[in-house]
Amino acid sequence: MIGKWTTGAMLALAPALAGASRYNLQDPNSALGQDIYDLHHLILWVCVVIFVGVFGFMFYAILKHRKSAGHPAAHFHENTTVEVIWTVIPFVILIGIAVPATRTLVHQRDTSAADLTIKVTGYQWKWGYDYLKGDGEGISFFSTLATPREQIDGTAPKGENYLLEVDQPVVVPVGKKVRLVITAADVLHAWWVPSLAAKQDAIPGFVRDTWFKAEREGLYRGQCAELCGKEHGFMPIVVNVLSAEKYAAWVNERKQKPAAAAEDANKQWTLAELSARGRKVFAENCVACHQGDGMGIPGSFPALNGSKVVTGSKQAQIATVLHGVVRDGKVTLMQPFRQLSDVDLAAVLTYTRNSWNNLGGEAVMPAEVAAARSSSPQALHGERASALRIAASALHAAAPAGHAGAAR
Ligand code: HEC
Ligand SMILES: [Cu+2]
Repeated sequence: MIGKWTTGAMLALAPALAGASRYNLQDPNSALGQDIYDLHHLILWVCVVIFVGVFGFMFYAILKHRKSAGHPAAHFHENTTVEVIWTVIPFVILIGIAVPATRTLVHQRDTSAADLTIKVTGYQWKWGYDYLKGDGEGISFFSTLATPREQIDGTAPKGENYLLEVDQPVVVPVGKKVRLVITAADVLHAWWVPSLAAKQDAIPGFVRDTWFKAEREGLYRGQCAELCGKEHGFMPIVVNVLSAEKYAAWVNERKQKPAAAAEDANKQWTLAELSARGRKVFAENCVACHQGDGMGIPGSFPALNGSKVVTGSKQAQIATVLHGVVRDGKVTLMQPFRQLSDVDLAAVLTYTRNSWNNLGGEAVMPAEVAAARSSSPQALHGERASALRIAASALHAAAPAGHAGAAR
């Protein structure tokens, strides 16, 4: 009903609005999105009518009763009729707005009976997705910005989806209710995809939820909507809505990934191969902080070019990137990169070890990363800084596997 009303009003104003459509809200891709869209337009038109009415009357009264036109001033005080009217009319308007608004809000909060539950975690500066329940349960990955650095630096022309493209979109089936449970690992973020009408703050230590049910297939884009630091504008969200069959195929393909990774790990890699692959891993995961020239940003992010950790013992370098750097019991911005495969980690370590002025000529093999991974405790949180941890894990690496966790 509201939809028809707004559509009618929009049609009447079509010529004027044609040029304005790019300033309109995005086309909704869910029933809830349509409700929110209609609610917005309903209230906008209510505001327009009030605005025109009040200002029209005011200007009319000012012009008509101005002194220069010879109008004598009136001398009345208190007029009960007028007071009742200007109390009752706004009251009716507010109730008229509150009814559809409350209905939409209740609908929006109803996350029950979902077909699929995905946990969303905000990180500085990427999104993590874990499929908790429903088809695809167990799938888990990170989604990072895919816009090439050259476009950001201005040395290449900007693409169509500049800063709105990721390496791995969230994939969901069309027409299914998807519940998102949202949290953050470091600071506040917010998961926001306008066309799906889903927007929720991601708060460290809390879990909040929201939901959407996409009605059409396609790619839907959004962004982090809570200022979260230097790369806040560089952690977009892309949702890929697929048909039921295509979604099933995707789930299947994802489930086969570990097999492919194992194959990769058994391959004999040369330094050149690892380094070439590492360049890509670096561009996707490290460049935002350590910069393409490896010089970092003085005062914030250390240079890897010439770094003692990068050019020193392999164990220490592996430990730094595998576990992140802990200071005063807190993980610094140098977070663990445990989510990268052994091959990707070996590649990026080899690349940084053999780039810029780092000319060690030594490769880090996937097997070495695998050994460090399996021999080190899952999470290291302690009072000491990374040096201690690195030393410990170097020791662990030297000890026979299985004894590593023996320290109590
Ligand atoms: C979000 C920013 C950020 C990202 C992304 C990042 N780092 Fe770091 N990195 C840091 C910070 C900050 C430190 C310094 C930590 C400390 O010592 O307090 C650091 C330290 C390091 C060090 C130790 C350098 C030294 O000389 O102490 C290495 C090695 C390193 N990072 C490698 C990597 C690699 C490889 C990647 C990509 C897989 C990566 N980093 C991604 C922020 C980042
Ligand atoms: Cu963010």
